[in-house]
Amino acid sequence: MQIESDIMLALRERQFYLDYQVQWRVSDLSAIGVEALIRWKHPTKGLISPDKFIPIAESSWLIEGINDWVLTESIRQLAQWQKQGVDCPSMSINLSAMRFRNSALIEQISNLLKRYEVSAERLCLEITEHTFLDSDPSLNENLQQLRSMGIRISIDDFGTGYSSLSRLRNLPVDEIKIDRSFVNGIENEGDALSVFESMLKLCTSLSFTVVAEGVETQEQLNVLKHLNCDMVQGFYLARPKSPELVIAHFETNN
Ligand code: G
Ligand code: G
Ligand code: MN
Ligand code: NA
Repeated sequence: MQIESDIMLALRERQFYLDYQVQWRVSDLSAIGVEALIRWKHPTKGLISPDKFIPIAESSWLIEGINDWVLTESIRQLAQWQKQGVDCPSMSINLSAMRFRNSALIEQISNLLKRYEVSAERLCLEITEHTFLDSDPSLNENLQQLRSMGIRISIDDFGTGYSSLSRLRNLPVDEIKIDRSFVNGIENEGDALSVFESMLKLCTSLSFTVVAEGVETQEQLNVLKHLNCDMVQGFYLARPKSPELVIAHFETNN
């Protein structure tokens, strides 16, 4: 297929880049990290959304090349910020679920952290909920090992998959990102609010850090503050931005 050979070429010719979206602590609205989001600037087709090419890449070995590139580039960026004196406490990286099934990921990440002199505590790996479905012992083992290194694990798009509640209790993860479809409408004091509130309560009672995704208005933010949600991310506070622009939100010490 055309797009597959295009992805191969894109990796070789450096057509991918990362934008970064700030994650905020709700209580004082301080910037506490970023999520790295891949972008593809195609030479003739212009910007292509990851929604379009990630699923295609995931159906072949091409996703491995993309994962490798995203991991290296995001950790390299953390190191560069460190050198510039920019304190970005956390970098969240989206990785395909199958990557977590192979223990090679652990060595790959520890090598990158060593090479770039970045501390594991700054990394958070996001895994989407629907790809988390089948309980695979090697997946759980690998997640545990990553956590023992100090890396945090986050469940992305939570609520859109089929995690059973009992499963949730035993997940080796630190953080849950409630999908933006559940944030939509919480300002209207209807069912949307009740559903969101129950999800938040459940996650909090299981001691997960909770991130509300896709916050687009001040009214939604007010509700999340009232509910004591831990963290937020969304266009209302900041869109994904280039590394040069995003650092304005973080403290610089030099
Ligand atoms: O940034 P945007 O909202 O366009 O992202 C669309 C989708 O692509 C989201 O589901 C997001 O998780 C996914 N995505 C963005 N960046 C990456 C990445 O670096 N790796 C993977 N596997 N998925 C990504
Ligand atoms: O699946 P994941 O959570 O990784 O998807 C991240 C995607 O969500 C990014 O492509 C980003 O552009 C998008 N996004 C981030 N904030 C908002 C928002 O407030 N509203 C909408 N509609 N999309 C958002
Ligand atoms: Mn994500
Ligand atoms: Na998400």
